[in-house]
Amino acid sequence: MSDSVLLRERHGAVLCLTFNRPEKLNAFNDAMSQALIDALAEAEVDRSVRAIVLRGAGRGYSSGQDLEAFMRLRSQPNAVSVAEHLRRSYNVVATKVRGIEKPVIASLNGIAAGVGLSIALMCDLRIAADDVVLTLGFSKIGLVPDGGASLMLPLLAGFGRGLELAWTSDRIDASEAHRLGLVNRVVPAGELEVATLALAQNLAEMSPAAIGLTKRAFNRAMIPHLAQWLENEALLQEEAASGPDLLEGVQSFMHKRKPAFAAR
Ligand code: LHQ
Repeated sequence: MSDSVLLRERHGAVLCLTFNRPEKLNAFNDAMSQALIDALAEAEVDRSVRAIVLRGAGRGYSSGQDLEAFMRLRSQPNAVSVAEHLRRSYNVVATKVRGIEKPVIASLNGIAAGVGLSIALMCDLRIAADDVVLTLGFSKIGLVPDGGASLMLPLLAGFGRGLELAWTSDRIDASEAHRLGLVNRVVPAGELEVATLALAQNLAEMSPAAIGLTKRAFNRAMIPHLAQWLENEALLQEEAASGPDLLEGVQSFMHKRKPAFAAR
């Protein structure tokens, strides 16, 4: 699988994985999800990697699923279901990010949307540039949050605020994201790379056993049913995508107009 959509860079014990489709704001196509899955799998067993950073090339972190690519695939006769698409891509990413017993840090610049934001929320820590904008975006295209967002949003921001963000897809800025607990730290945009590496390097120098077992403890305490939850999201997304709203939502996005959803 080509790695050009995902750049790998080592800074000592820190592995930086950079989403690299900047012309699409690093929207995920199948090649990028698979490259991420492969890179995480390798990093998990590579003892020399002691912290992992996920970040985006260009003016954003990620805009989520590549909607054009998704609709193209969906129109093919042998297209997999939406649930199967999630099982093969984002659910594997989410499971890996939580399962790797090393720090996984999302370094957020510009924009994080859709499942790009979900993956960031799945990470252990998030550090954001002060000009970042976060938006879930799913509701605008008739979908439900996936990639683990329906679990991590209420966990990080609380039930009411999480549900509000999921329903409205409001764009929130860095200080609001920080206030809500969605990001750990906010730094000036020009310092994001240096600050992210400093945080990752600091964690990489700590006891790998203490770091890894602490992550296991937090996973067991707060998200013991991750696999079941991700499958639940896949089934709900399948149901959401079976109606007319996904098509209307995506078309409205592509034509840069407001969606007009019919009564259910
Ligand atoms: C894009 C995208 C994109 C393609 C920007 N795709 N081109 C799960 C299961 C099943 C189905 C689908 O998905 C999922 C998981 C998901 O992630 S669903 C949610 C998918 N993501 C979204 O709905 C977000 C869509 N994008 C946006 O709302 C905006 O582009 C954001 C808020 C990310 C950024 O807004 P702006 O800064 O104003 O940039 P822009 O909209 O002008 O985008 C720049 C270009 O990137 C533009 O292309 P163009 O040729 O006009 O320059 C966009 O069409 C393209 N792009 N996101 N997800």
